[in-house]
Amino acid sequence: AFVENLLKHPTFLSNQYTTKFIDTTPELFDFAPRLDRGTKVLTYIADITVNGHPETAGRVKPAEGYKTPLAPPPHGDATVGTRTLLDSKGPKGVVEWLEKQTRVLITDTTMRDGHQSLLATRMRSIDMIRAAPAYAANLSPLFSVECWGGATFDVAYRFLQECPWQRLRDIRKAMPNIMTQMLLRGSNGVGYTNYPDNVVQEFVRQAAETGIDVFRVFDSLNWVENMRVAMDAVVESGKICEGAVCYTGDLLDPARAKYDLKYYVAMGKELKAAGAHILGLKDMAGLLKPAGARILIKALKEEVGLPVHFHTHDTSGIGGATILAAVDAGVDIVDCALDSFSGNTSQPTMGSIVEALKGSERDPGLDIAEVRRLSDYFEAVRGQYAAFESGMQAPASEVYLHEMPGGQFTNLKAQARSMGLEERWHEVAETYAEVNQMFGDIVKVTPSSKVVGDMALMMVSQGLTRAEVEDPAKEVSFPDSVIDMMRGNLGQPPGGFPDAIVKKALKGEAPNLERPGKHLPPVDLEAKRAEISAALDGVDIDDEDLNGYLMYPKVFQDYGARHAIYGPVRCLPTLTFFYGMQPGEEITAEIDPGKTLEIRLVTVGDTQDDGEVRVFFELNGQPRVIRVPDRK
Ligand code: BTN
Ligand code: 3PY
Ligand code: ZN
Repeated sequence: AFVENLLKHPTFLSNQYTTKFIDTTPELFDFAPRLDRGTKVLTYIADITVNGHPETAGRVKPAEGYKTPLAPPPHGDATVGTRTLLDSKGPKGVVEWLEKQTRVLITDTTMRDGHQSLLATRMRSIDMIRAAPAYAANLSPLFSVECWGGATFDVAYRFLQECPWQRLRDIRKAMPNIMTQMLLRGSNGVGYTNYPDNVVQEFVRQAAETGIDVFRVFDSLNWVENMRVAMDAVVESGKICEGAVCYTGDLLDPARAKYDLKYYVAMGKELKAAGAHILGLKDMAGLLKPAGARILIKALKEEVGLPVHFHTHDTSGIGGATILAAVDAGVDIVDCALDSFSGNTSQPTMGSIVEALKGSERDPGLDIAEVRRLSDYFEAVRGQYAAFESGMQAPASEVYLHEMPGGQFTNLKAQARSMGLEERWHEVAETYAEVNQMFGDIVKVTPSSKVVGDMALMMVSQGLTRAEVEDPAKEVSFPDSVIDMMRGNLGQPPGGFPDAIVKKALKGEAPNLERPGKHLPPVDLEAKRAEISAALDGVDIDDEDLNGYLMYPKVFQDYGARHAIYGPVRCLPTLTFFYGMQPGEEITAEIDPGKTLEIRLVTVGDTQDDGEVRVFFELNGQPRVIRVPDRK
């Protein structure tokens, strides 16, 4: 079986391998793993206990004596809510109902953008699913719970070794009355590239079937043309299509006239014509200021005529003020994160917004005590992820200079650190702004923000100025992502990319100015299913798996390969997942509803001559010995 192959493999025996070894050594899978799931999970715990988790090594540890977080008890009515309304009245019924509300509605972003922006997207499903019954019963006046899409999809497979679809199914089941919401990057799906139309359509169909009610659809260059396939698919699914305008620049600055009031209103109208039920205003970097919000929200409400849903980030520290201005101007729905997952690069603070509006005619009608109780739960959850904290100490007005999205800011900082540019962060930020101007002042949000970031890091690390990059006589080797974007593979920004930079990056090759999906042939879905099944030793690939593979072929295959070895590690407590166990420690893990494993780590043996360690467990009272290589 697999483990025997592994233990005999010369690379393995010579200790010449990294944690990527399993991924890059397919012959290990020449035999189907026949181990039961309990043994697989013990193998994972033994491995992490002996060798540590590569992602937490050398990082800050959670406080000693940490206890598993306990979600607040559900005690309200978990049958009323927006999901119940959507099921009975459909999207149009929800819109009509919204138009009758005087209160402002709130979307909770804790389980998507909150941890994406503060904890590098590392929150595990188990910590979310435990909160779902409390949302359902205690916070049922919420508009929606954003808990899926954006970066959470690939991070689940790639770093958390768990299935994002199962996460959604489980949240949906435990929270049947409030709408779930996801972030969809238009033709980029939940990835970083344009996909063929039928891949986007199939993804939306599956997401709706597995449990998404509200799809916030955007395009990273604000090109409505590139949003239609996704928007049509959402409308087709019977769910709510929130077409989003991405906000950038500064509405009140005449020097940034490209993105003025007319621009946003026109795009809002285009989205309405394209079938949006709700207009999203997506301020992914947190650039909209209170004065701008008053003007913009009023204009969108009056001239577009759709309910408006406002999303911002608190990077500058005044996100709450902007939300209150938007509420004054008549916004219908606003995004907040629970207090413990709010602030800085995340969303503004839900409890504070609720308090600020208390007693006003727009009081959101949430029970502040319940908001705090759930926030307390997530505070305890957050403590488990100390290794992923960004270290951002304070809000920063610098965001108005670089305009980085909340989700990218801390990520790029970490990337800069890993390239030895930590001391030169402010230079990176300035260069990011220069690159934006060089590219023609574009919307910067996944994936276009990544392209700008790649270019900025390249320039800082090579000491290149904007003038040098733009000098036709100077040889510059552009990052692949820049060449790809200049080719038109992410679509076109308003007014196109500047000719000179396109010419230079493409060395004269002609760019494609049409919608990228127009030229991508449809994927043969059944052929893909057969392909990944064969690569994973003939395992059954259901539609959810297939959609994972279509979005992220390599990431999904690696996940599947590790799943064959380690089994359902999603059921492990978060501290066990990242740190293994201590001798004498006992945990329980529910591998199926109602089927639990009682796991006790008895002791860890010494490293043997063969380089292996024997780890002694009790599994449901029965002694078990697992051998793992000592890789330290
Ligand atoms: C990674 O792939 O680097 C992060 C995911 C963690 C995978 C665990 S770490 C110990 C074990 N060895 C592997 O090769 N993968 C798992
Ligand atoms: C994402 O695409 O993941 C985002 O959060 C963009 O703001
Ligand atoms: Zn966001």
